[in-house]
Amino acid sequence: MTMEGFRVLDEKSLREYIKATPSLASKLGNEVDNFKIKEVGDGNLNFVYIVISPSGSIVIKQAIPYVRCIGESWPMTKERSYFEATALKRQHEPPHIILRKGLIAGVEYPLLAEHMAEFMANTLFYTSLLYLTTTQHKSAVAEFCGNVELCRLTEQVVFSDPYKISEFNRWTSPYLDTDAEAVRNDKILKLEVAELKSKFCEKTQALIHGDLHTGSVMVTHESTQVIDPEFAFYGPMGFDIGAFIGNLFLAYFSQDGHVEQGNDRKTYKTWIMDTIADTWNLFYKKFTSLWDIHKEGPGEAYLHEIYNDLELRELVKQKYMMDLFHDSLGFAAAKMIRRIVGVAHVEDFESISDLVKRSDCERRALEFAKNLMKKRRNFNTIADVIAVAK
Ligand code: ADP
Ligand code: SR1
Ligand code: MG
Ligand code: MG
Ligand code: MG
Repeated sequence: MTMEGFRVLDEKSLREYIKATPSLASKLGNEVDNFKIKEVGDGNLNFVYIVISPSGSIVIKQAIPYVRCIGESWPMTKERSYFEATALKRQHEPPHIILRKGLIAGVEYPLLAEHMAEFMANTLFYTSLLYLTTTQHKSAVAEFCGNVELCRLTEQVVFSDPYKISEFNRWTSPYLDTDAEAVRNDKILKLEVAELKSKFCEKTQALIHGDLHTGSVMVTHESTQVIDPEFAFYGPMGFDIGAFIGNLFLAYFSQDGHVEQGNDRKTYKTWIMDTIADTWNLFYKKFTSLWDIHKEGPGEAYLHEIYNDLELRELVKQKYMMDLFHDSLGFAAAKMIRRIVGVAHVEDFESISDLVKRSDCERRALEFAKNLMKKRRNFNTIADVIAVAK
């Protein structure tokens, strides 16, 4: 990581930077002395500025050389912005409100499951060996294999720290003290998380977003946009599907903490569960239909000469999708556990100010997640998973 020539932007220096950068100034109609700057970053890592002039607006995101929510004691490569920019070019550009905030407010998004299923099916299928030749796939893997520090951050905060004593871990204390200790002493859980960590580190299945929680999705009723792919690399598909579904489960378990007078959130909880089910089921449909469409295409995982048989193709598909389902459930569980006893928590729970209520919600989520991680291979359908969560 290089610090040479680096400075953290503030309003004044950003103003000078924009003035001196014609490609940015032109987007603001060159009204260089007439624009407003506001820092809106609410994430854990970076600073985000919205710059508005009467003739246009831009969003500027600065990756600083350390973890923002911790400080300079946790250095982090600023070159992560390269991977974010490269992945954005492959995917698409942002707008709208952060989904997590909508879920806390109890807003339903009728097209969310369909849009996320579509996003994941497209980004995962077209970057996998179901579509690419092994030559194309290897060069794509190589392009992203330098995103080491961001991967190492995930390895630490998702797959390691929650299962050991770490200065970074926290939980709603003292209420969850014994629950956090139970995670650290759970041998079966540690066996399972090791398997998931090994998949995360070793399985270059597709270009994954790498941080696909509900804070990386921006929504309106009609539209859904995915942002913040700075963790993108070739990894297991289930890590993205699990991140999204796991964070919807967190939203579900937090709802009892957001009950207001006249709104028990029962209907909303049902909507979240339906959205989880629809996300997986629609993903399954879209992903396998892409596979069918491209079965004679360039993808080298299952060569057409060998798998040109309907029954065999069905068998292969079922096995692939069941393995992916179990991976997704395992990663969903890991992503839930880290948000309750690890370093970075979620606003879904953090915004519940009554700590007894908050810890009750968190404990239910944690118990569900532990069970999900251990028993994931016993589930055949998403409906079975939801029945257990309920
Ligand atoms: P971090 O990597 O620190 O999580 P994000 O890319 O998620 O940073 O950006 C932090 C916040 O900035 C987002 O949660 C969102 O509120 C806001 N933001 C980011 N990109 C945009 C955008 N294109 N338009 C509007 N707001 C944005
Ligand atoms: C120090 S952990 C910070 C977390 O925020 C990012 O959005 C990732 O989820 C990362 O794990
Ligand atoms: Mg973010
Ligand atoms: Mg973030
Ligand atoms: Mg980020």
